[in-house]
Amino acid sequence: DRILPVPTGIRWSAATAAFQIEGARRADGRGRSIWDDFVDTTGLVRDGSTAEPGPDSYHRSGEDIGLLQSLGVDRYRFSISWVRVQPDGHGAGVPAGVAYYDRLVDGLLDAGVEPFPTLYHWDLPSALEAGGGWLSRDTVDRFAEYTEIMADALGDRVKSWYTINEPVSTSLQGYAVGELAPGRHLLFDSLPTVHHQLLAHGRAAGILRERGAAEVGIVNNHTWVQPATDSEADQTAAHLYDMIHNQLFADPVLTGAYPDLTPLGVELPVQDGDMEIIGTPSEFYGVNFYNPTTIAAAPEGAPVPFVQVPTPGVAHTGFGELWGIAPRALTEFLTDAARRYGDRLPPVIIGENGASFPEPDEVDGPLHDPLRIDYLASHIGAVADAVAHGVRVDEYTVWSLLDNFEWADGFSQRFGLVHVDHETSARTPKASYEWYRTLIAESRS
Ligand code: GCO
Repeated sequence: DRILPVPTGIRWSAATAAFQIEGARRADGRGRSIWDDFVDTTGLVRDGSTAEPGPDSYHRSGEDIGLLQSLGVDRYRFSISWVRVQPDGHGAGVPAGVAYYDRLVDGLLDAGVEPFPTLYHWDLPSALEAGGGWLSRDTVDRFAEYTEIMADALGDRVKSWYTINEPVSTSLQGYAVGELAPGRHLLFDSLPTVHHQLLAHGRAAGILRERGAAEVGIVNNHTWVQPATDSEADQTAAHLYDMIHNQLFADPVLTGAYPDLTPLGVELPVQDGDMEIIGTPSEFYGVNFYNPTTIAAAPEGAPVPFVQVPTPGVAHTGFGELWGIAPRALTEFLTDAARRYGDRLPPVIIGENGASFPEPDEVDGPLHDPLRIDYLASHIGAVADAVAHGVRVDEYTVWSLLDNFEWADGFSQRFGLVHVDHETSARTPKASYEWYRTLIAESRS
């Protein structure tokens, strides 16, 4: 019997990101990114780890491909490290860096898994950050050049691309409050980074389509926002948060216009023609979803007007009490988006969904991870509900194929279907891997 109601005809995928799995930070002329600077600064990563060795996929991509093949996924979402290709963010591509992705793509195709790369998953070249990073419009031109190199290198075999991963995280956690690289604390002065990342998405999408790509899209992190109480102050704060986290990134891409930013007193550096580039329709809309968000008004005089509080009445993942488990929130988010954007919403791809729970660093056999299975099953069920309500969802992606380097949380959070010993890089599939494999096989039978 079936494990759960599965949306019919959906594609299945699993995801990783370059800095989180590749290791080998000095191999073959790789340059430095803002994440190298972040992990090399004492005190910024919770467990002091530096993303090495970790899964070491730069040397073990063959093992990853084998795991993907037995899992039976339709596609693999991985990201390309900009600094392996352009160590300083400009100029001709480094042959060895490009060759790594070339081999990965060939290996995936040979294994019957479609490569679905992300061009940018947070690892900006440090040399570009020195010139202002995403605060600077010049970074958009640099990203366009990097996109051309990758389109020329892989475009004969890769037809589907994600441009930019979660610009909201880069802008708000990276430039506004400094939890992620580049670790700046600019609060609302960070917002030009929103426009420049979205413009970079639009420019890259145009370049890829001109060079024969079949589908190109951004992948945004979304959450479903509710006020902590029905007080007017909490409701106002929740609306503002919803605007900054969700609409600020979705509206320009899906409608060609930013939401009204007057409440923030901020103006974005929009130039003539930018909104047409950003608002050019995409073949899909990427949605990463992890948890709901409950917002209360911040106390008088706080630097930002809202605070995130635990969502009442729900369990949470091993990532802490703000990572509440509420699959309904995913259904609500998707049905709200379909209502808000109507025909402007292309087919949705769930680009990431998954959970971390406390798990041992070393294992001597398949780890029993029923909490992850429950999390994934209930969220796939939530997607099925949204589909039943008329939302078109074409693909579901588990974050992550492998336990990996969880940014400022280092190796302390394990999201993988496959356990990784971060000292030896040994891979051991968990029970959830077997569960997902069965689900995929059954959904096709
Ligand atoms: C992203 C995500 C991933 C994280 C995952 C768990 O930006 O795509 O941050 O890289 O590892 O979301 O936090």
